[in-house]
Amino acid sequence: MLRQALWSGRGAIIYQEKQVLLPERLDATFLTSAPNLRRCPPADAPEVAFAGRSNAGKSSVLNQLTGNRRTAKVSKTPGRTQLLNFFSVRQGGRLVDLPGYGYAKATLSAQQQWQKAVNQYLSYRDGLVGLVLVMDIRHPNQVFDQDMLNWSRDSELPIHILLNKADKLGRNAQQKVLSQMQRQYAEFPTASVQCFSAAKGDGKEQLIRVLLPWLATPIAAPEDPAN
Ligand SMILES: Nc1nc2c(ncn2[C@@H]2O[C@H](COP(=O)(O)OP(=O)(O)OP(=O)(O)O)[C@@H](O)[C@H]2O)c(=O)[nH]1
Ligand SMILES: [Mg+2]
Repeated sequence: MLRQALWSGRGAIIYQEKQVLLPERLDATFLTSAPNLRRCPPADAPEVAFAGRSNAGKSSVLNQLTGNRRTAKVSKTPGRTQLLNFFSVRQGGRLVDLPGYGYAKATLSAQQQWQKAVNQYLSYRDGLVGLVLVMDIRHPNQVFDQDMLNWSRDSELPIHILLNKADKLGRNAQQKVLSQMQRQYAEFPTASVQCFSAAKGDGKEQLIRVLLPWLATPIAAPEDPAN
């Protein structure tokens, strides 16, 4: 697969949309955890990864999607997710919960290790078909988020922005942030954006509508190491 290394180079990935019936939740079970790209499971299924700053709510979004509070580990303390966690979706494909960026309290070497693992996964993982970029709606579009959006545009990797924790703002304030983000990323052909609340489930149907076609993306079979 051609995809540029994160923050450099050029490449492309193609995905197809299919008409599918909409389930109320994604039935997902834990598959495995990996500390780095090398230890990831075989890249034999399409994967959608959840990226974003630490504490933005990536793991909580996953739990809301699966309707199971225990699918992914959530914590009030940032830095809860320290490995790449893979979940198999019964409807097809996988969801991947990534460690968050910018968790200041972790030791520098631990942070560098996770971030290297995440960067390598995003840059080189065969089967990665789309990204969900989770932001806290009260602190959207931080430098890290902008870097991810620019990278996904240059890589032609579809990216769906979730303005999470929408329950923390009133309707008007939510709409204001949503419009600002839509305006800002209107020129990005592979980006879309919505409000979401992992706490309340608001926006779940819209998210499932985005994810199902991604999870049904045909991917090339991994190369046989014997050849
Ligand atoms: N009010 C509210 N709180 C939320 C929402 N989503 C997540 N939280 C809370 O935010 C905190 C962090 O959630 P996590 O899901 O662990 O965040 P994460 O992005 O996975 O964090 P890392 O694993 O550190 O990268 C927890 O206390 C959650 O309960 C939401 O939609 N609304
Ligand atoms: Mg997490």
